[in-house]
Amino acid sequence: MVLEQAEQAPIPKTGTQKADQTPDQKIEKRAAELRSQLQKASYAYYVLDAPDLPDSVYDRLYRELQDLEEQYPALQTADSPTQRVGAEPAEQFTSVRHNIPLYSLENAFDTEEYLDWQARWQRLEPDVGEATAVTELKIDGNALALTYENGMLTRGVTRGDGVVGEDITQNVRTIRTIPLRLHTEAGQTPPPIVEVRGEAFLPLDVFDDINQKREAEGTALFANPRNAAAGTLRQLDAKVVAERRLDFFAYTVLMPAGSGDFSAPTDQWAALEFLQTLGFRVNPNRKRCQSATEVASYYDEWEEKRHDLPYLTDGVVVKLNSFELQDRLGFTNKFPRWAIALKYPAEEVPTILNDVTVQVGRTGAITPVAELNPVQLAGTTVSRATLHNADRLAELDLHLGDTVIVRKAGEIIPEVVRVLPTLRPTDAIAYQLPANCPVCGQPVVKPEGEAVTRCVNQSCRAILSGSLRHWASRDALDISGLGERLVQSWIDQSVVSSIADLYDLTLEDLLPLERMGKQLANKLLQAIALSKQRPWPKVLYGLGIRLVGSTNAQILADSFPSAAALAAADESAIAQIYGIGPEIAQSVRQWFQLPANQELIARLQAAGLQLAATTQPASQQTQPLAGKSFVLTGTLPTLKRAEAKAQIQAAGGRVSGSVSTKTDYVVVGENAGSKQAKADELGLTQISEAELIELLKDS
Ligand code: 3BD
Repeated sequence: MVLEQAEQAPIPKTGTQKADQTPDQKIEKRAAELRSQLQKASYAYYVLDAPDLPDSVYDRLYRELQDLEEQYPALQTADSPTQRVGAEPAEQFTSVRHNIPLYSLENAFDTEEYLDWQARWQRLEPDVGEATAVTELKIDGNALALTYENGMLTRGVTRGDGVVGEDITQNVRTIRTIPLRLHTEAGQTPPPIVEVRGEAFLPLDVFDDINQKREAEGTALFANPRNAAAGTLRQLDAKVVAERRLDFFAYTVLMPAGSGDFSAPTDQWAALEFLQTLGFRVNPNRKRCQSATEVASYYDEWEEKRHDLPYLTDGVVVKLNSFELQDRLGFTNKFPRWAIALKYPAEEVPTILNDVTVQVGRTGAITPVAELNPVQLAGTTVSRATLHNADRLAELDLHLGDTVIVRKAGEIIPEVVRVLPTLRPTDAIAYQLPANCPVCGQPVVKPEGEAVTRCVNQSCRAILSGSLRHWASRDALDISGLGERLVQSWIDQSVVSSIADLYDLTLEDLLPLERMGKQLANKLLQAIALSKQRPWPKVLYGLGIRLVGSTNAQILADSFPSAAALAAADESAIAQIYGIGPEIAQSVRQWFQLPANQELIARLQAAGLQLAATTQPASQQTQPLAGKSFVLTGTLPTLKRAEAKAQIQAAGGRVSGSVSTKTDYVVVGENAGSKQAKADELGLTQISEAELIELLKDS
């Protein structure tokens, strides 16, 4: 957490003039809110040891306040977090003053800012050109200062505010990668006094173990490995610390010039190697770079690769290698001029919630989506983030106008992780998920004990394509030829807007459609008509009620011989069936309760689908027309051609397109043409639709 203000103000990108205007009330209020939020965060971080803001969020809000204060100096108050160097350390440990203060690092957020920094130090040292720089991965841990007297570890101190830290020697001694005695050759006298600085951190697997344990115990989880490491370092019981397996990478060694048998290193690269010989763990992923281009490629190289490391890193620290050059450049009052942290894009940032919209997924799942003021997050502009579901929404207690924190982890969709209620505008309205589906207007349902709210209207446009495809699938209504692409194109062209619409389709509806010949249209109509013969369990399965797969549909159909019986059953009666649990019963109940679904059932009934079990199973039905061959000609008075064909086939008959001596019956409608003439010629039996229906009656 960088609490200090840069001596050298960042080069303004917008080119705005510093204006000593009086801020309006709105701006004054925002500054006051920011101050209090930042003070709270800083107190929680330093004093309570329970950070409540991610650093990246803190940094952003800090910058916002800094900018406001720069624009309106009148806003700068003595208690502003920009006016102090740090917060008080906690009281439990002894506070100690660092012999040499620990500086902060200036941040650069891209290579352009890095070049600005380079140009600045080069102006001070015009003869140097592109000096050699050492790049080190920036470990996301906690800085420590370790004192060795005559080779023995005598003191370990936290960074604190950089001037005063806490003596945590007992805890430091538990870190196995920190030598208790400096490694020196036999006979060598160790330097009388050495200070080693570096970063203590928790490896990711250890962090996961700790949090898993805490979850099992019901203790509050650590937000991230750095907080967990900080909490561990400030544990009063060193035994607990020992169990936590902290680790440490060293990066600075400070020793007086004449140090016995040792001469102090003269550059950073040598210092890192020296630290290694003294027995410290030094991060191996370091590089000597001869130019800004090389620094940039190291930075790029590690942007993705760092995610494969067993610990967290948040940037690259670049240090001019030569100590002589470092000495010449010296320090501002907070930063060395010879080093900079080149940070990777933040994965958590604050922004304002403007609105919440609702998306209906292909399965009917309702997802609230946050509409945000656009922000840069992990290298991309984010203006929308998922709020997941109603449960998460309730947890967040979102109000429109809230300042929220958005996070992006890896390739995952950004999400809103929390709200900063301190920054909530007065009179902000709490957001509530609508009670009706935004696509079809039907009431949404939220099964008990489930986080997801759903639209279960099978005719809702959001889920129609899924419902139709499921309806047509082999194990359901088995409508061959009605595949994904056709379903989608029929929906797109408003040919169908419900499963029931399939049964109203006529040749005239289909023929004008693209890539739809007469033959294909007839085939499809025939397949649709044929589906009316599918038995009740298949129809029930086809309805696509959540949790009612083909097995459950069969079980339900065995107990409830009709849709009417199932629709009338109460939830407990359904739940009592062997193999059907309360979740399934609830889902069935909720489905049948929806007016749109009741209408669907009514229409399917009217269209002639099997919404009740037939007395005899389909396989044992009589087939009065078995072995008989039919030809249909002309327009029949009531039956559509495809329907007539389906019914003949269901009764065991065959339907052929051409008249021959093998034809048993020619069904003749109005305006019959050449086929009737041929039938006359061959002396075949000709029947009307009414006579056909008579023949079919026995089935
Ligand atoms: C690392 C300063 C200098 C010696 C000042 C150049 C700010 C935390 O891996 N070098 C590193 C790392 C941190 C560093 C320096 N080299 N300072 C370095 C560092 N490889 N993380 N830091 N620090 C250490 C800090 N810590 C808490 C609050 C504010 N600043």
